[in-house]
Amino acid sequence: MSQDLVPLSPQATLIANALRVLSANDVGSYTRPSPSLYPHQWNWDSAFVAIGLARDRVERAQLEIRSLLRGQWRNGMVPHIVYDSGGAGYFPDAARWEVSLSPDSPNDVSTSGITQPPMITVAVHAIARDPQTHSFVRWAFPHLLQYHRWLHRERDPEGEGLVFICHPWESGLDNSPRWLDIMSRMMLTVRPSYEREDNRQVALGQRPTDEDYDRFVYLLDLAREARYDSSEIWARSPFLVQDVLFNSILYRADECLKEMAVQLGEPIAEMERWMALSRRAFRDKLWDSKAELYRDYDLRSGRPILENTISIFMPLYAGVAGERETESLVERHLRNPAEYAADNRTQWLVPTASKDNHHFDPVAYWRGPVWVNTNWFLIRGLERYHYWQEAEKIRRDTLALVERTGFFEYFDPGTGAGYGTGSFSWSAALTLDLQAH
Ligand code: 2M8
Repeated sequence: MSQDLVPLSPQATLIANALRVLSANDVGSYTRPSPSLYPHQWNWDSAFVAIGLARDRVERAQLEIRSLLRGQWRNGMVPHIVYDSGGAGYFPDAARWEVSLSPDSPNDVSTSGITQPPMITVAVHAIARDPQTHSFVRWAFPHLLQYHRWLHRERDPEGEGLVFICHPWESGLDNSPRWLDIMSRMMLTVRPSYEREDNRQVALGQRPTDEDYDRFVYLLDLAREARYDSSEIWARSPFLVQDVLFNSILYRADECLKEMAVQLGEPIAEMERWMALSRRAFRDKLWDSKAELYRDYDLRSGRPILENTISIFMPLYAGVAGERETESLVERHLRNPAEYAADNRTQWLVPTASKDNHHFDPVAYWRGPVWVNTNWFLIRGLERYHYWQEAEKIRRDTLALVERTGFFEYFDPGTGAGYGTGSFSWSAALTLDLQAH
């Protein structure tokens, strides 16, 4: 039998299929999140892609990051979208942002005016595992440092150790039930004028409602009117949230930045200061000792946000949870079939909202479906705390889901059906990472 005819193992087939998705979405210097729903470069999507490619396509992983950093602003911000020529095929397009209103926006690249969780630093850290990438890491480091400084300076004006986000799109989990209370308090007197593109491609039940979109666009317009100046946004925006997931990723990113600084012989005191402040704030401000979970904080109302969603676990990914907190998160929430554990309603781990949250919906975007990236955060977090069995169970479920259903954007936790767009890049990329160990 010739070697070509030897059938591939299921594992090798899954890897080959994941790589096929990534190369189909590769437009040369970056990878689209999906072939048509998201036709530009997204910040954390590219970071996830680079994490997957760092496993054995490390050259291509570096290109993904270089391409994303083309969009970095003069003040350090890495925008949530870097548009492909003009931004056709997606709402909002580049013109809606009009980022030239800000003196900090780049001249020759079209971008959005807000950011996303700083997974880029985690991606560069993954690339840095390969010693051949030393000169790339040396090149990327000052860009990342500038981005972190911007986040800590502009988005944490009171030096609390927690940064704020000013738009659900900055959270990456746009349609999470966590934003509903704030959005319901935003009384729009005039409906912003725009036309959605997303619901032409995906059934409306799986996407945000028109009312939610109105508020997304209202917040975009407000940031534009503030010329993307964080202090202006801080003064005017109804949406100012210290988000548990964003801050957990930032903490992990600070830790990665510090490790790279050590490798490069750069000073680390600044990162240590950020991390110490942040550890204290997670403990004193975000931990709810009665409900025994972490909560986002709404700076406008001065109250914690009460929705129980997958974000409660994200401090495990950061490594900021203490022993007692970790035990509660696992015992009281992760292993609880009324919340996140499997039962006859949800067989696939892990739903993005607790089943006892009255907004839980197994179909709607970020309100219950399983996502590969949130599972990945949880797996890496549980491994960090040596909950090997729990981590392995979620890893197997995630791989079984993509193997059986395909690389969808999200999945029904009850039936395993795929929703949103198919051929979704981060589902494929993180499969590569999870497959590697
Ligand atoms: C989704 O967000 C965009 C807006 O940024 C959208 O709904 O149009 C989110 O899932 C976000 O996390 C992701 O980065 C983006 C592209 O995959 O899509």
